[in-house]
Amino acid sequence: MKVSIIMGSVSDYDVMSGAEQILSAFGVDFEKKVISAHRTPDLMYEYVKGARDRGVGVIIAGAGGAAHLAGVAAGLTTLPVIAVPMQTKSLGGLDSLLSMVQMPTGIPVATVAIGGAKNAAILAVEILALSCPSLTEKLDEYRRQQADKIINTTI
Ligand code: RP5
Repeated sequence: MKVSIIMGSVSDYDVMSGAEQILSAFGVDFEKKVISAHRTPDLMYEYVKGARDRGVGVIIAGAGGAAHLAGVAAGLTTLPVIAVPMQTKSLGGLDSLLSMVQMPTGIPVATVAIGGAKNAAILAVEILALSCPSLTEKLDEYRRQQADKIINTTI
């Protein structure tokens, strides 16, 4: 199974490329696309409705401001959707965070921190690892390396 990385604008790509880096490091296949819930609603519907048939197992959606991308995606599919709120100039990303996190009961979205594209990708790998033991081994190794960095740090 692969991961879908979608974002509301190409201006989100600097942050969302962090998800791409993590998935590449874990050897997880992904597709990426700019789709706007507001500017391209028809494309949004078509893309998300076809995701499962394309082999997508998890959707990561990054957007800013009136950030409805993840919520609309979640309404269109029962694939797990992870939201990445973008930092914004006017409201610092709190607008994005609140737009994404307050989903109605029955349509869940897992929202990570503002700008947390890398964590979104790690969470996606953890979901895929449920049916892929080799990914669990890679996640364990990633955690070990992370811990070793701290253990071996001298100041
Ligand atoms: C959102 O509006 C996008 O996700 C982006 O974070 C923000 C600004 O988009 P642009 O005006 O840069 O295209 O839909």
